[in-house]
Amino acid sequence: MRTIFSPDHALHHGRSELIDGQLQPCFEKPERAELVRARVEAVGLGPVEAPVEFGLEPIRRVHAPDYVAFLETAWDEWVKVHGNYDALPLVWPTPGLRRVLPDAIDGKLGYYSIDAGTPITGGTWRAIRAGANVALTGAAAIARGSERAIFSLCRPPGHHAGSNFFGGYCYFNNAAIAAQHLLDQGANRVAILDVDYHHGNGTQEIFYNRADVLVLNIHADPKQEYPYFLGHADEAGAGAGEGFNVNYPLPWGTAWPSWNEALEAACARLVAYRPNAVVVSLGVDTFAKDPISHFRLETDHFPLIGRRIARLDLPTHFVMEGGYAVEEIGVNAVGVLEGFEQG
Ligand code: Q9C
Ligand code: ZN
Repeated sequence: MRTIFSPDHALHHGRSELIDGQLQPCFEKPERAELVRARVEAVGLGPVEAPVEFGLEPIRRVHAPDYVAFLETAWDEWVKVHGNYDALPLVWPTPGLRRVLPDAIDGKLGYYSIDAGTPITGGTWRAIRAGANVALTGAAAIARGSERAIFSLCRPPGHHAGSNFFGGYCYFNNAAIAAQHLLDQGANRVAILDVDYHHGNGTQEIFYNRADVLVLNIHADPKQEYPYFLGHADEAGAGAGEGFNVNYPLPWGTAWPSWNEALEAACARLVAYRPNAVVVSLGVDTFAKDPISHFRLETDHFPLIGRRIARLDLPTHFVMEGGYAVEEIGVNAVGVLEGFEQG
């Protein structure tokens, strides 16, 4: 399996996120992608290749042009006012306030975000552009039909980012951009299987009214876990998209047997949809030792996920999402890919 990777991910290295009432060092750090890449090389998964430049157009197929423009200039606007320190939002236009775009950067940050855990830094724009190119390069290879599977080693992750907001360590929704690119290159139907611990609220929002992308999410119940305000079992899609969004919320403490049951149910839905390809939002924060998560998957379970996905017998695009147990992130993420190759 080929891996697409850009060292430019490291240009994004936030200092701190607001978590548990404190500013703490970011869990989403450059080391994550470097350790996954090191593991890809250590096990000889296949070649590691640089992405191709796709420009902004395929990103704007998923994200609102004003949101993309905001991300491009946010850091410069922030530095002018506050100086060279990470930008974090702190006020949001909740219902009862008006969604009128402020001129002030502090206002814009709240307008385009959902939380205070997702800093914008001096290198964020270049890193997220590289991440989108990594996803698009993978999607283009799948679209060409030359590969059975490909791994887009994206960082920062993407599945919490929606059409016009960032959050949950995510800015561009790499998996959504990849799925849209497959459609734009001729696919009729694409499935997104999101196995990250957290609900992929951004991916769900982007495709909620559409029948051409089936979005399947296995995640911690939003009644207990971030992102708290989306990811319930009754969210089935709307309008033309009704029936094409499926959520599998699971309680804190979920271990392999129940998690695997949800995977089986999701796979059954996926097969019935008869997609041309599947995009896997590959988070490994379901791991028992993940520092911000509360599921109980063990290292041995990750290859089983890959093996099950291989049995779908579809062109498969793995896109990296979360996973914060840095020491084990390489073994766990690449474990899924090795399981796929053996399946
Ligand atoms: N007390 C991804 O895995 N903060 N994002 C959680 C918990 C947000 C994770 C705070 C976690 C986002 C891609
Ligand atoms: Zn996650």
